[in-house]
Amino acid sequence: MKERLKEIKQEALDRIQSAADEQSLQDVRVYFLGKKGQITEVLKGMGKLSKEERPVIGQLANEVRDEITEALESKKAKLEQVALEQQLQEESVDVTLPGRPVNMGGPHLLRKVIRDIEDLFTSMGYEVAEGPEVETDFYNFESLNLPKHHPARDMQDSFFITDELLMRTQTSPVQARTLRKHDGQGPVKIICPGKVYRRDTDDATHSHQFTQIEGLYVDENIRMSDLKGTLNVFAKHIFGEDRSIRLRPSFFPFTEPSVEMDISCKICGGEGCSVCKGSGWIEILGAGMVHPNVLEMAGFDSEKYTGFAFGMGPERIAMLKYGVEDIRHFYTNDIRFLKQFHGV
Ligand code: 2NL
Repeated sequence: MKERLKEIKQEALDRIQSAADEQSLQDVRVYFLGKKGQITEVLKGMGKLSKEERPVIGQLANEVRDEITEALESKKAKLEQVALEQQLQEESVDVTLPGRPVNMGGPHLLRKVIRDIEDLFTSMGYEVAEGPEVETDFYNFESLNLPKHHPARDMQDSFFITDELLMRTQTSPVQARTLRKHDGQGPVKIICPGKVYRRDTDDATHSHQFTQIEGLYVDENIRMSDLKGTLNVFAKHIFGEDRSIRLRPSFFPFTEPSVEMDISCKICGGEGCSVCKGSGWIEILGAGMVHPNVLEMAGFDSEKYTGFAFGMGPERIAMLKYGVEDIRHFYTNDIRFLKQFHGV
């Protein structure tokens, strides 16, 4: 029986050694240590042994059982360790892989142009003023020297909401409101960017909704030369130091005298080309000396105060500067268009 127990032990240790997974270990345990296992089989024959032999064999059987149990335990721990390492290997994350790209947005071209213009004028001491897009007839027209039935109202076909309320057709009402708040005390030095609305049929150069930036500087002794100097700085800052400006006489109801400002054409250098329509000059904005009626209606003494004002369309500025051929590109939000101007 001693021999048999030694054989059992050796066979069990060999099979434990070569077991490849937990299931085979379990099979080994049942085969050797189970109720009908090899050790039990041996112990069944104990009855035939002598009194002296019995405890010796019993002790040996216990030792063999303990050794097998211990071998099973340590092999099980080893298998678990291997399984864990394999799992860690399979599920490992490569933290050095590049991340998924994030779609970065950027300011809209129109926004950028407006901001550039704002930055220039605030650097010259102007403040940015804003006001309502739904305006009264008084601020949009009358306070700007455009009484009811004035023929110049026809230039700005409007979206009326009631007889007295409309979508503003220009940002000038913001300037009229700001003037009024100053109670006849200068200086007033502001620029007014914002959306304006006109009843128009949309095409490559017209939109029923677009943006404007107007500027206003009212104080004692403000002269036409101040206007010209300011516009010259503006034109060179936005379009390049190599550009020159010219002023042509024009008409606006709210300014007298009124001018239109052109910049020299960069494409042809003044020779005449398709962009400047052969003239060598490109129209950029309208301006003038604030009409005394506008100053008086806003509570300013037009004998003491004078001022200049100007107005421009950022869409037009952006189209000329960046070669955009259709105003509708600003509003159709085609990402292929918008992306071209990221980082300009
Ligand atoms: C243009 C011309 C202009 C003004 C806007 C203005 C405002 C006040 C008083 C006097 Cl409160 N003038 N604004 C003056 C001249 C021209 O805009 O062609 N804009 C796109």
